Amino acid sequence: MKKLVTLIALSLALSAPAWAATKTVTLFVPGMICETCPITIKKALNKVQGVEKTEVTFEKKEVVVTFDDAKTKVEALLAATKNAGYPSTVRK
Ligand SMILES: [Cu+2]
Repeated sequence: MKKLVTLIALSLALSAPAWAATKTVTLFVPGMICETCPITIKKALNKVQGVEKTEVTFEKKEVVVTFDDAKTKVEALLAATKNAGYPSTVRK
């Protein structure tokens, strides 16, 4: 019985709530001027709870962020890059 309860608890913990949606946003980071900038930006974004993936394209000064919108929102991502010294805007 105890095993079953543990199993149920585990499967609940692993499955995301129904209202959570994975979203992707492209941020434009004009302050990205050398090849180490993306590392700092990536680190800052990955610290934000709910961020699942960050992909930096240095040539375009862009960061594509995949995040769980139940845990974070775009404003928090913008704040994270800004706090790391790289103000960013949402690229449409
Ligand atoms: Cu740099």
